[in-house]
Amino acid sequence: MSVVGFDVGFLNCYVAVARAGGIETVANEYSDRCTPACVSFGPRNRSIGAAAKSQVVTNCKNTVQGFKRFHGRAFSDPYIQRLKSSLVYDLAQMPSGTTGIKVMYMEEEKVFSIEQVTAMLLTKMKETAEHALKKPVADCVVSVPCYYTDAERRSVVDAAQIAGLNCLRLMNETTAVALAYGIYKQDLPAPEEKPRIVVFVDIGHSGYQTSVCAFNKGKLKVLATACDPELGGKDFDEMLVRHFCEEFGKKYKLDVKTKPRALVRLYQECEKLKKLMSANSSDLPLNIECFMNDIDVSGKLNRVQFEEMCADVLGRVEAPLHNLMEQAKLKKEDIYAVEIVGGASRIPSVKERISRFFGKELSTTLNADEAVARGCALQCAILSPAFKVREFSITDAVAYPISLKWNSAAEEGLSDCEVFPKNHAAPFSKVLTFYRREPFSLEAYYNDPKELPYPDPTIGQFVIQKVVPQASGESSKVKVKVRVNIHGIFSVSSASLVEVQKTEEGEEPMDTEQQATPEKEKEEEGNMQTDQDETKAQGDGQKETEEEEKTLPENEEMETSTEESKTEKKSDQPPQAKKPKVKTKVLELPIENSPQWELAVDMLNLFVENEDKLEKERNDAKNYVEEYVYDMRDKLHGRLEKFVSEADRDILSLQLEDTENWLYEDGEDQPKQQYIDKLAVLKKLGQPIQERYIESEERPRAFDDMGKQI
Ligand code: ATP
Ligand code: K
Ligand code: MG
Repeated sequence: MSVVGFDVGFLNCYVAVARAGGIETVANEYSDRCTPACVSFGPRNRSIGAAAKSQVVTNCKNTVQGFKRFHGRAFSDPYIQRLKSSLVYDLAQMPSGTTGIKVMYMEEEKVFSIEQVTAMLLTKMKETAEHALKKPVADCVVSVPCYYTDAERRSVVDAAQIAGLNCLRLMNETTAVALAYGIYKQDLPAPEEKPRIVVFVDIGHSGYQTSVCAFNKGKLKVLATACDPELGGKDFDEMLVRHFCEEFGKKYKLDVKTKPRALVRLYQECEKLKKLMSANSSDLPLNIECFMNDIDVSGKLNRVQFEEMCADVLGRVEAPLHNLMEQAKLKKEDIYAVEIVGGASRIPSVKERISRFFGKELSTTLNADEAVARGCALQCAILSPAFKVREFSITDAVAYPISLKWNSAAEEGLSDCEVFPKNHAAPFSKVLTFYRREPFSLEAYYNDPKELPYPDPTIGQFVIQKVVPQASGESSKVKVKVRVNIHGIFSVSSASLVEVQKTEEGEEPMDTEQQATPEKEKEEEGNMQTDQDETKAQGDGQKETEEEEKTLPENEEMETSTEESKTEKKSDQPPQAKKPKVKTKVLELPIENSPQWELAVDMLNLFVENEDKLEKERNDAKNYVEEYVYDMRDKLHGRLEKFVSEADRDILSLQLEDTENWLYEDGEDQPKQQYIDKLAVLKKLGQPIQERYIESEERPRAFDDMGKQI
């Protein structure tokens, strides 16, 4: 059991673990708690994180960053096509139609799926966690933006699987922040009191997310979320880059856009300048030596000018806040605090606008960079049976309204029904009842395309198989359970057919069969929240009933679980006369599930088998050589000294030194066999020395043992 939270940012990633009774953000091998979301492919190896970022300029075409936005996207998506032209690396279409990344790797052109690339990054983060915990890591919670759709979420779950992780939950970034805020608060209102309402704002490099949550002792409920997936630090960088491209064009007659390498450097320098500007309102310089065509360039800028050129970007800060308050039907006075996190929340004019909107000082009680990872680790601790943590229930909200449509015999055409309205509690299950004689299919889709970041609102197709009429020839009652699961992913989780069997006395059957669901769900999720949800979905929720009745067609085709509970209530009435006994049998039905952009299972396995295993073996082989060099060097002048002639020692010493140098130069990235061969050469000299030492160590001990025997 490991308790780990991963914040997979667009630019910056963080790893938090539960250790020594607390949650800790842990550092990578460079003693840095931030790992850049960057993967670089070279002629002999690939590097990930900081090592990859250092190649952004030198190997720009094969160094991949900003790939978080490719998850769950068709290659043909106009959004991807637009991005493609602005990237220094290349994109390609995967056989499934999704987006892949085209690079030169090991001197071959390769196309990696976005899931593979994110898996590489996750593998690195997994290693960081393993190093900190000193044990293998599998169980974890991974963050995603709260505006991620089904396809994006499924893609991240696949990536985690490729990395050999067991993702217990995909957690919305703002919800992770809310958990990190709430779980330690001792003064939250009691469960029956009016909740404390807190707004959370996360502005990262790519996206702007806001949520409003209600807190009571031991629980949090997300009331609403509102986002601008295209507003973040990168948009400010973009404005600066545009400005300096223009300025350098005039001043030095340089067309920066034609040189990817120069452009990448300019982006780096502009990001630095932007950060400096947050703390400094005076003129600040931007200098780049040998920028293009051997020309050094320089410019300067101050905060007022910066804010002027970013006016349009800044103008987009308020809209999601309006939207949020409107959805939650809250007034500004209802808000107890506004907590901000994310790197770009440090930009003074961004802060000002948010603060002005709410008419209140912003709170920065959380670590702006680490809160997401910490929240994920906390959630992992809550989900882990091996870890004791304060009881805290988390109810998240559905980001986009989800509908089902199906062919309706009664209505002669397509029927549809909104099953999860926006901001509906999640995770959550509902049971729908259909009357059918044959297999039928349901299509799940997002019913508000305006809100959606893609052109295609389809979630997936679900065929309920093996449906047959009753023995009497009538339609069968088919119960279909639909669910937004713990990852925020929609599914048709089960279907069953109620077979009414002939009663012994040959009486007319009556419809009084049992609910066929909750037990199994409990096992599946092991989550208290879900159990509560179940009761609500199937029983007492009066509000639910009203909502459902409005959207459902008034025909025999379909009812909801809530209607069904009414039927049950009717039969609960005191028996007037002896009712005939009815026997029913519930048959589980198979469901054929074809979600949008599914990664084939064998593809998943292939990726796990090949990519990460090979890379790990290569790294291990290199590490053995490195370890041997350091170990032998010490020992040659230590306990092995007596067992080697001076001449041999000098030869081996020299070999060790050469190997060490080689490791830092050509040997930095070689195929696995090269390391194995190197080690063999060293051992040829080293092994006999070690053997002589072991022999001498064992001899006296053997005598001792014999002595005892006598
Ligand atoms: P996302 O949340 O969109 O996936 P991320 O989590 O990788 O992205 P963060 O690490 O929260 O993003 O923020 C990175 C952004 O914050 C970058 O654009 C960075 O330049 C910006 N940033 C960091 N510090 C400052 C600062 N002091 N002033 C201005 N901007 C800053
Ligand atoms: K981050
Ligand atoms: Mg972030």
